[in-house]
Amino acid sequence: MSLAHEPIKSMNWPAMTMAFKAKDKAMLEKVKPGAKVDLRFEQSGKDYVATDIK
Ligand SMILES: [Cu+2]
Repeated sequence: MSLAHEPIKSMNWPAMTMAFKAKDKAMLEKVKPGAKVDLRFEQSGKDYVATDIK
C-alpha cells in the first residue's frame, strides 16, 4: 500500500509518500483510497509493516 504521511520526528522522516506492507491483508479492505488514517507500523528489515490502521 502506498501512503502519504506527515513528518515523523521519531524516524527522522519528512512528509513523504511511501510504501508500507500490511501485517494482515484484511486491514486494507477497511481502508478506502484517499482516506485519512491513523497508522501504526514496525520496521522489518527493509520493509515497514503496518500493524494497525484506523
Ligand atoms: Cu516515510
